[in-house]
Amino acid sequence: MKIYDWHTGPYPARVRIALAEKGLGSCVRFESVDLRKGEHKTAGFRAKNYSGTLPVLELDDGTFIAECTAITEYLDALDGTPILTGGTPRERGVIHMMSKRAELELLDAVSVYFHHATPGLGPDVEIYQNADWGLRQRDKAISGMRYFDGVLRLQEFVAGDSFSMADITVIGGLIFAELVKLPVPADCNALLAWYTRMQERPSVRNRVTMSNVVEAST
Ligand code: GTS
Repeated sequence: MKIYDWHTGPYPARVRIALAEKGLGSCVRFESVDLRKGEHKTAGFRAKNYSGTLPVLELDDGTFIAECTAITEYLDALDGTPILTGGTPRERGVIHMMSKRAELELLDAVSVYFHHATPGLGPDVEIYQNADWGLRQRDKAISGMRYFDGVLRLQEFVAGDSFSMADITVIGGLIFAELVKLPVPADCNALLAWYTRMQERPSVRNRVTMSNVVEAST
């Protein structure tokens, strides 16, 4: 398997964390796509992923799977023992709902803020910006942080009592928020305590160096 990624990117981080949680790190090669040079917007890359985003998983049979949720589903199902996307219909439903909510209310909102209300990836890549829209999405992301703080006051993990893809999506949101210097409000104690715990997980702690190890050995 090959993954097109950007080693410090918040969305690629989601797949790197999933790979490590599944013990699949040594099964993939990483190919770096330079976002700041706009390599993800070329016709060649769009033939792999029409949306022109990272990460993209390429299977050995040439199939391309884009979208972190879809990639995580694939990786989690490979060994027949899903640990990230739920085992029962109820678990699967709740995990998908919370992961999508983490995209809508936090991660994607931070991303829109970055691309519209900051220099983003630079003038050559950010050909349309709407600062007002970006600032609204920044406020939405802060509200999302407060929402997940409320969730984590009541339960240990984002989708219930065990670690799942939904936690990974919120982690992606907070990684992106850190990159764009959008701090979690100081009174979000439960979210901050959960994030400290999450950063202690080896899959989260070692996510950036993971590719270096793999690249060096392939
Ligand atoms: N919905 C997609 C997913 O879940 O995979 C979003 C992917 C996405 O936005 N990826 C970022 C990207 O390609 C990568 S990173 O910013 O996290 O490094 N951004 C570039 C762009 O121009 O949108």
